[in-house]
Amino acid sequence: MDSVRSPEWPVAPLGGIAANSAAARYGSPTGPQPAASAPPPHRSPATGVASVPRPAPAAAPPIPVKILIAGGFGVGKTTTVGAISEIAPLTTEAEMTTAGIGIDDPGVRSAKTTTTVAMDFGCVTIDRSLKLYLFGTPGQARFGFMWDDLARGALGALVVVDSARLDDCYPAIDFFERAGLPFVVGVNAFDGRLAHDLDAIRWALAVGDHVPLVQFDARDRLSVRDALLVVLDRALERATRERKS
Ligand SMILES: Nc1nc2c(ncn2[C@@H]2O[C@H](COP(=O)(O)OP(=O)(O)O)[C@@H](O)[C@H]2O)c(=O)[nH]1
Ligand SMILES: [Mg+2]
Repeated sequence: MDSVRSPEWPVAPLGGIAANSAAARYGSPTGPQPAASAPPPHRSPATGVASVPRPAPAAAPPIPVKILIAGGFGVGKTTTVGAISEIAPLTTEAEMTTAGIGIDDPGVRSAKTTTTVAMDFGCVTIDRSLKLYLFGTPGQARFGFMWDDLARGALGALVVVDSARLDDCYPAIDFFERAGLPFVVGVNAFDGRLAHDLDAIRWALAVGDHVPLVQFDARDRLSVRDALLVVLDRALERATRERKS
């Protein structure tokens, strides 16, 4: 995969070994070079050498955090990644064919004509210290074999749910519960309407109170950002707990 650079990523000033070279710090000597055996020139504080401007220390790049966007087929995973990614999201959409009729059901409300056949990828810089890399999983159960690989190194997951087709997200919830990966259930309110209220959805999904359940709009950048921040909170909470024990 090509390396990805955020347009908002601050450009780091000259850093590394080059920045620390004598030439960079003191400038290139212009006069005759001393013989190799000659003693090094004495640095006098009065000469003002210390006032030679030094390059600013390189800004540390943001910490990369991998988050999975999972859930059933046609629930809004690709839409979620596309809504927030600051790069053109890498998607692997393919036209759905008649072979999928009766197998891949996006629900009656969906005008979906394509499907993700490998994964979605996008990224978003939260602040100078944190950058999220989003990996959208394929929704169909037959791609379940990819999930172990995609989950490697992930700190958390957003399980996207269509409230009208709750059972589609059972495999994703099972997977993250078994894997012990912190996850948040994000109920994508298609057109602002939920088929059930959040308490009923929590009950139907049988997720404990420790699993946050939020309503969001997969098409809205700020709404997706808020849902992702809840995932980060969960991941941080777990990391803190593990450090204490
Ligand atoms: N009206 C509405 N349509 C949505 C919403 N989220 C996704 N969609 C549409 O639902 C279909 C499936 O979304 P997609 O992101 O491809 O689902 P995925 O299979 O989970 O990746 C697409 O046609 C989207 O445009 C939403 O919040 N409201
Ligand atoms: Mg998709």
